[in-house]
Amino acid sequence: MPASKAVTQAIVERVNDLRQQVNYHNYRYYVLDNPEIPDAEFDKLFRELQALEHQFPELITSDSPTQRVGAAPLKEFGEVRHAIPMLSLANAFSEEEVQGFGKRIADMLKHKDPDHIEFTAEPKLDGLAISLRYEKGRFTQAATRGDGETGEDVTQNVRTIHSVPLQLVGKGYPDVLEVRGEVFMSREGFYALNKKQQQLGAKTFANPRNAAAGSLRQLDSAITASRPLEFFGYGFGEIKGGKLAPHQSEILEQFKSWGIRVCPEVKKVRGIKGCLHYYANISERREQLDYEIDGVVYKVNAIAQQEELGFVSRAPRWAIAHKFPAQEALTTIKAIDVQVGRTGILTPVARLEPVEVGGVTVTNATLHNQDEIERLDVRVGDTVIIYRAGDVIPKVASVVKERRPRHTTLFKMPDKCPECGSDVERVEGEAATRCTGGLACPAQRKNTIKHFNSRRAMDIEGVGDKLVDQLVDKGLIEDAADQYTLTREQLAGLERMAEKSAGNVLHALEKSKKTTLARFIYALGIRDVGEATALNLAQHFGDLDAIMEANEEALQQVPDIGPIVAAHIVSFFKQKHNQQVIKKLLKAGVHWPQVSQPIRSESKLAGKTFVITGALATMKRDELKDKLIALGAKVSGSVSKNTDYVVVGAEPGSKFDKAQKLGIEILDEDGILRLIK
Ligand code: I6G
Repeated sequence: MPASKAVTQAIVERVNDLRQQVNYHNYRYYVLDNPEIPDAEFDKLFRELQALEHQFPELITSDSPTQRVGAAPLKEFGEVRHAIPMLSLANAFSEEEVQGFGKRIADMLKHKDPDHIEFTAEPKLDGLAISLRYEKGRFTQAATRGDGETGEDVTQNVRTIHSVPLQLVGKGYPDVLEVRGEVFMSREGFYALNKKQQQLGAKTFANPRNAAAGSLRQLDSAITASRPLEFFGYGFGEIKGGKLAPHQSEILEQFKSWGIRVCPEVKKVRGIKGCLHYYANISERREQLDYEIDGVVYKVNAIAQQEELGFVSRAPRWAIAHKFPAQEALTTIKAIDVQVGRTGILTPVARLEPVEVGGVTVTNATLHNQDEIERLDVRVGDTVIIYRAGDVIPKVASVVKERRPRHTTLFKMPDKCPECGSDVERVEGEAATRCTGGLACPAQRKNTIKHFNSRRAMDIEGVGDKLVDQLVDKGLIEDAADQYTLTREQLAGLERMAEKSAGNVLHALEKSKKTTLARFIYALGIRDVGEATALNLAQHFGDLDAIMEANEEALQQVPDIGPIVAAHIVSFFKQKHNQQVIKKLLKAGVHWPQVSQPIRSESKLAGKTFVITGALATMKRDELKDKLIALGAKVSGSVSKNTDYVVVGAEPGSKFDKAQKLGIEILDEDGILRLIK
C-alpha cells in the first residue's frame, strides 16, 4: 500500500476537475458518438484520476467515473437494463504492464509461474460493444453498452446486420444466450461507404469506428441497413437453461457452430510469453487485416479460473486490453503550406505543433485539397485530431470546434504555384489543383527525379530524397539523366557527403543502368502509368521506339489502357523536354535486355488476380509479385470475389480465412512455384 499522505485542497480540486472532464468525455464518446479528444488523451485523464483515488482512497465516491463504466444513454432509443453488467476492460500500454497482469493472476491462482497459465489472445476491434440476446435460439434483442448497467435498445438496427444470425443454427445452445461482441466496419466497407457518401454530397466519416457508430445509432433502421456493418462475438452475458463450455476458446467454437461470427485471429496461447508473441505478430500484420484494431485482448482461458479471479471496480481481473501506441493525437495547426508533387498537384499541408502519434513525432499532416479543407472547416490556429495509420502520411481527422480560438485564418489555394510562380488550374470535375509550369517548376522536377530513383522504378539506392533536393537546389542536376554525369568531386563537395559515400552513389548509379524496359517506362513518371501499365506497354510493343511512336489508337490495344491514359502517354512523348531526357539516359548507358516475345497472352496466369498472405520461405513477397506481374497476372492487396488465387505462406492473416469463405483456390509455396514454372 502507498504511504497515506494528507489530502490537500489542491488534490481535492484536481480530483473533482478530472471527474468532470472524464464524465464529459465519456458522454461525448458513449452517448453522442462524437468524441472531442482522442482515446489516448482520455486514457491519460482516467489514469490520473485512478492514481489519485488509489493514493487517497478516502476521496473515492460511488459516483466517480472510475466506479462505473460509461455515461447515461440517449433518450431517443428505448433503454435496456443488462441482466449482467457490460463491463469494459482494463488497459495495458507496455510489456511491463502485461507482465504485472500475469503476475497478479498467478498470485491469485496460486500458480508459481504466469507462463503456465493458458490464455486466449485476439485483436481488439475498433468498433462498438453490443450485447445480443437469443431466446430459444431466436434473436430477440440487441443493446449497446451504455453505462454498463443500462444500454440503448438497438434491436431493429442490429437486425439489419447480415453477420448477426436471426435464428441460431446447430444444437446445444442455452434457452437464453446473451452474446457480447463488437459491431464494426471493415476498411473496404468504410472506403465504399465514404465514396458513396461523397457522390451523394453527404457527410463522410473520419474513420471506420465513427462510421460504425454513426451507422448503428440511426433512428431510421433503413439507413443502418444500407451501411456495411459487421459483427464478431467474443464473450457472453446472461445464460439460462443450458451451459457453455468450460473454456473461453471452446465457447468461441460453440458460437461459431451456432452461426455467430468470431474473429478468425483468436488463438490459444501459453503464458504471458505467448501473449507478447501474439502481440508482436499481430502488430506486424495490423495494416493487412480487413478491419482496424487498436490492440489485443488477453483472457484467462479456463472459465473456472476466471470465476476465481472475479472483478475489480469496472473490469474483469482475468482479461486485459494490450493497446497499441495511440494512432490519434490532439494538436494545433501552426500554418497551412502548399506542396507541389511530381505531376504538379498542389497539396495543402498542415504544419503542426509537434505531437507523438503511435510512437512517432508528427509535425505535418496532409489536407489533400481545397474540398477537404472546406469539408473539415479547418483553419490555421485550430485544435485538431491527427490520425496516423501505419506508414501512411498522417491526416487531420477532425477539428475540435469547441476549442477554436477567436482569431483563426482561413486557407485559400493560391492562384500561382508557390514553387515557380506559374498559374495554377483546377480542371472541372477534379478535386486537384495543378501547377501549369511542368518541368520548369523545381518541385515537379525534384519529385520526378525522386520517383525515377525509387525502389520499384530504377532502384537507385543511395540517391534518396534529401540528396535529390540538394542536387537540384545547387543546380548540379536538372533532370534524372543529369545524375549519370555527376562526378566524384561534385558529390564529395555536398553536405554530409564523405568521400566514401560519394563512391557509393556513383556505384549505385552505375548499377542502375542495367534495368528492364518496364521499369524504365514506369520510372519516367508518365501520368497514370503505374507498374502494371508499364509492363503491359513493354510486353505489347517490345521496344521503346515503338511506344514513343504509338498513337492513341494503337495504345488502346494494350490491356487496361483506355482513351485517357493513351492521351497522357502520347502527350508525354510529344514533349521535347521528355524526348531529350530519354536521349540523355540512353546515351549515359541505361539499357535493358530485349523483351522476349509476349509471354503474357500465352501464359495461363495472364489476367489472373493473386493475393499473397503470410511469410514465404524461399523468396520475398515482392519477388513473387514481380514474377507474377511478369507473367501477366495482377497482384492485389485484398481478397474479393474477383480474386483467382490466394498464395498462403507461414502465419497467414485473415485473408486466408476470407479466401476459404469465398471458396477461392488456395496455393501454398510449392503450389505457386509449380504454377509459375
Ligand atoms: O471491450 C472488449 C473488447 C474485446 C471486451 C472484450 C473483448 O474481448 C475480445 N472482452 C470482455 C470480457 C470485455 N470487453 C468486458
